[in-house]
Amino acid sequence: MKERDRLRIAMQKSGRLTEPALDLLQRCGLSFRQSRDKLFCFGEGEPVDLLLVRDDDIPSLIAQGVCDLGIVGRNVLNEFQLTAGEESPPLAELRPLGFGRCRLSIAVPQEFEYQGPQHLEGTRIATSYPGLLAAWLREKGVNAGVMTLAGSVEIAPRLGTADAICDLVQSGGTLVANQLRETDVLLESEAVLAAAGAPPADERGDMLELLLKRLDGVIQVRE
Ligand code: PRT
Ligand code: ZN
Repeated sequence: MKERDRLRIAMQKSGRLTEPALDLLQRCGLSFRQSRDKLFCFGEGEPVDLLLVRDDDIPSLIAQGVCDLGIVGRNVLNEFQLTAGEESPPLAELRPLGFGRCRLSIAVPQEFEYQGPQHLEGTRIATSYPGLLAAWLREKGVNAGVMTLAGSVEIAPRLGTADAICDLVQSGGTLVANQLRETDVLLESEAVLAAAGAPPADERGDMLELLLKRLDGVIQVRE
C-alpha cells in the first residue's frame, strides 16, 4: 500500500453520528475542506483528513489500513471483530466519545411469557448483529435460530418470521410502537474512536498522540 504521511479518519457520511463527530473534531481544533464528491475532506490546519462512508464500512477500512482511525458505534465495531474472520487484524477502541448512546437488546412480543434467556431456547431471533447475538446465546447456553436482517428488524415478530428480536434501543419508542418489550441488554453502546491494534510508527503516530490529548481535554470539559 502507498505510504501516507497524513492521518486519515473514517466517519459516517450521513446519519446519527455525523453531526456530533464533526462537532467533536472541530472542538479538537481540526477544520476541513470538503471535496466535490463529498467522500473526502481535506484537513486545512493539521495533517488529518476525513473519509465519509457508511458506518458499516468503517471497521474494515481501518483493518485494511485505508484509514488510521474511525468514529463508529461500539455495536458496529464489536460486531465486526466477531465476524471478520481470523485473517483480519484486531482493532482497538481508543476512546469512548460520549454520543450516539444506545443499547443492543433482546425484545419479545408483549404476550411472550419471558422469564429469562432460557425461554429463548428453540426460538428464531431476528437481528442485524448475528455475531453479538450468537456470542450472547452461547454464553447463556441457549440454542436459538439467528435470522440476519439488514433492517426493519422490529417488524419480524409481527410478520411471523421471528419470535424475538435483538436490536438497538434508545428511547424504547420503536419497541412500544411494535408491541415489543425489552428483556435483556447485550451491549451498552456509544460512538467510539477505533484504530488498528498498533499505532502508525511514523509522523501519523505523533499526530494521533496530539489528537488524543486534545480529545481528552474536550471530553473532560464536557463531563
Ligand atoms: O447509512 P449508514 O449505514 O451509515 O447508517 P445507519 O442507518 O446504519 O446508521 P444510523 O445513522 O441509524 O446509526 C448509526 C449509529 O448510531 C448506530 O450504529 C448506533 O451506534 C447509534 N445509534 C444510537 C442508533 C440509535 N441510537 C438508534 N436508536 N442506531 C440506531 N437506532 C435505531 C434502532 O435501530 C431502532 O430502529 O433507532 C430505533 C430505536 O430507537 P428508539 O429511540 O425508538 O428506541
Ligand atoms: Zn449502517
